[in-house]
Amino acid sequence: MAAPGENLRINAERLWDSLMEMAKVGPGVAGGNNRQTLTDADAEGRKLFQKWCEEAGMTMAVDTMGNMFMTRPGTDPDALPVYVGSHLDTQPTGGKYDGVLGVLGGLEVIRTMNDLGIKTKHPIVVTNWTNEEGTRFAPAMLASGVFAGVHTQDWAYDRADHEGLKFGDELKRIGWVGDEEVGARKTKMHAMFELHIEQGPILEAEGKDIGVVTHGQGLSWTQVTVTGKDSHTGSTPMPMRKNAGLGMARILELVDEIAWSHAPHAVGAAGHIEVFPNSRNVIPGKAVFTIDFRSPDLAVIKDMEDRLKTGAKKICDDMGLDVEFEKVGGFDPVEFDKGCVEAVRNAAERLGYSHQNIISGAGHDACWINKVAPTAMIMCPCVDGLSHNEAEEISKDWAKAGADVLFHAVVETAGIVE
Ligand code: HGY
Ligand code: MN
Ligand code: MN
Repeated sequence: MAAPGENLRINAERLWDSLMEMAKVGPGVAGGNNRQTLTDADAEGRKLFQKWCEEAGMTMAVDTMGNMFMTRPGTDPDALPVYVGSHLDTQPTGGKYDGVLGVLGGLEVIRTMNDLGIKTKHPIVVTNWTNEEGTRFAPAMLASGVFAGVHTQDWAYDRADHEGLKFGDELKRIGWVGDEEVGARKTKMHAMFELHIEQGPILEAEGKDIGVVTHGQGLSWTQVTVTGKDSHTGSTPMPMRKNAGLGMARILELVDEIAWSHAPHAVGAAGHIEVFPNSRNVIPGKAVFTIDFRSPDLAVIKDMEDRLKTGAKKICDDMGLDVEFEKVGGFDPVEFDKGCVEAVRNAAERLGYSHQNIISGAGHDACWINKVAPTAMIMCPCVDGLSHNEAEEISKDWAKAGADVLFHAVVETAGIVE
């Protein structure tokens, strides 16, 4: 397909203004965002995105998981659409760019096409995937997972948050249950591209503008429940204690050891940690926490999961504690579509941006969509590799480079019509 001329670029100021405008929706307490999925802030962000897309001449479809599909028609009504998107939901202490750059970068592609009067053979669909973060309702990438057929919608609707509110009820409450059956369009996708900040330190350290994402590492989330006995922190003799908090601490040490044993690529930690009753003068009778293991190598992930179970069981047996495990999320390492990856690399070359291959450390909706359509990702650096932190930052130049490459890869794949 004909590619756009190398001098064709997106409007970086307009993209930046839209990023800053969206950042005002669901503000955090330290300059970032708290726009968690299916909250009123999420609903407000969706409305703003819908308004901008309709102003750019796109029409909206929404599926039963709240996934938003904003379409710009192509010249050939039978041609399958090229998708471009990411997610608008954020962590509770999230940054302004994680996910949002990919959604608004997609909108900027359309806005630039409108400016330049570009027509493409294939339609282009800008997408916002519901609940990518998995922080309020586990697991991560929930709605793109249902779309790709990895989870059932009933299971997803039944996922509960910390207060016991259900995903399906909250989606209905904010008024974003669409009428399109989720996944109905998954067999009718020409390709998908996702622009995302790296969320790690490699591109900045290497001085590269663009990450050509060839693979995504796999992820495993195991929720561990350790049960001991609530008792008085003052009057209970040490030998009589069944301290679930101490059991958790020893298991977290084990998790660190397991991840280091597979250095340099494997990682492991617990981000979700709860002790009960969480009272200053009660020995915790229960601890519930989620172990997040990741590696590009599936065998390593399996080894880490197995060693967690045997090691945690031994720790708890020795301490007279009970322990249960529940797999609450995960996906195998991903290899992205070679043709789409090539389109990304060629675009970076054509535009003169420095670039390198990279494996995504974080999970993304593209990891699931890659199961149903040719998919690739583009990454830009972020300051100090920091993400999932309100201080997450990128430069305007990095945003511009990423969106320029996205524009060229998407428009070339959709086929310019002279
Ligand atoms: O957990 C992840 O990798 C993604 O940020 N949801
Ligand atoms: Mn993300
Ligand atoms: Mn994230």
